[in-house]
Amino acid sequence: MNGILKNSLREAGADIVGFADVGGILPEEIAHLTKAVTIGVCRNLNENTVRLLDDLKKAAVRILKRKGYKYLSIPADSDRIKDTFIAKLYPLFSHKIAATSAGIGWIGRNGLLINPEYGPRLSLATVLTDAPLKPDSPISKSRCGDCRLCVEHCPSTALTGNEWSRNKPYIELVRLDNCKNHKTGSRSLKGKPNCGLCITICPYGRKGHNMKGSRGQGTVIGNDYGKP
Ligand code: B12
Ligand code: SF4
Ligand code: SF4
Repeated sequence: MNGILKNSLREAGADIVGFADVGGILPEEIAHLTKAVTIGVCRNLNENTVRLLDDLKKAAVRILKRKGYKYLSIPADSDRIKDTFIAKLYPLFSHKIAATSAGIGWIGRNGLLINPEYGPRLSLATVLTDAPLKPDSPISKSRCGDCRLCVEHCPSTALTGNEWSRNKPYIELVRLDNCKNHKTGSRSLKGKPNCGLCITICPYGRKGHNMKGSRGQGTVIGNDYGKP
């Protein structure tokens, strides 16, 4: 089952696919679905990306449905879909919980999922299911090392500089009001504010940048971040 899902989603345009055991960590409304399929694409989160992630979720759902498993497909940007069941769930469900649990990355000082290869440049969607998927191993600790670039350069001093770990998953990383208030209408996406400097500055996944030569750790390769 893992192989079928992974191959189909990669062929359909996913840059990364992971499987998580989310038993016991989801709110009771959705706790009967104990596995998660995390889908990541290395693209800015714009309308085309949301469409691509929607298509990828549909591809995963088709496979799960055919085999008779239950599923709940969580949109990339569920807070834009007002007055739906999914929109009510979005404050309860974080794509980042599924992604760290699937071993795709850790939560960086910028509050975002950091993948060793793509850095914070992955946009995420998730399909929850009761299918007996074999989970990948979770990532438990930050690998930011002593890097603090995002903290130092955030224009709204939104980043506290704290370090995430699975033991302290909700430690304050982002002062959300600072971040929200900073963003201007001219940079907004469908009424939603936008900035993203904490993505572009991160050495992980930055084109031609090697974290070994900076204040962090790990090897970084190029990517197609910024594709329309
Ligand atoms: C509301 C929202 C915002 C709000 C609030 C941000 C926030 N951090 O909550 C605002 C408007 C400020 C915002 C800004 C941005 N956002 Co936003 N946002 C969301 C949204 C819709 C919901 C987030 C939420 O409230 N989750 C619920 C709470 C409970 O979880 P959380 O705090 O997000 O995450 C914590 C848990 O996951 C926990 N955790 C991690 N692993 C584990 C494991 C276990 C076992 C447990 C218990 C917990 C745990 O640690 C996390 C950090 O504390 C998500 C999409 C989604 N549905 O997830 C996108 C999302 C988080 N945003 C995203 C992006 C890209 C951005 C921006 C870069 C947009 C921009 N260009 O400006 C900025 C970055 C700001 C920042 N540095 O965080 C991406 C992040 C991708 C990534 N690689 O991480 C997401 C996932 C959208 C997507 N589909 O890709 N965003
Ligand atoms: S999106 Fe901009 S304002 Fe918000 S945390 Fe990142 S760098 Fe700071
Ligand atoms: S810029 Fe540095 S501190 Fe911030 S998330 Fe990336 S590696 Fe971590």
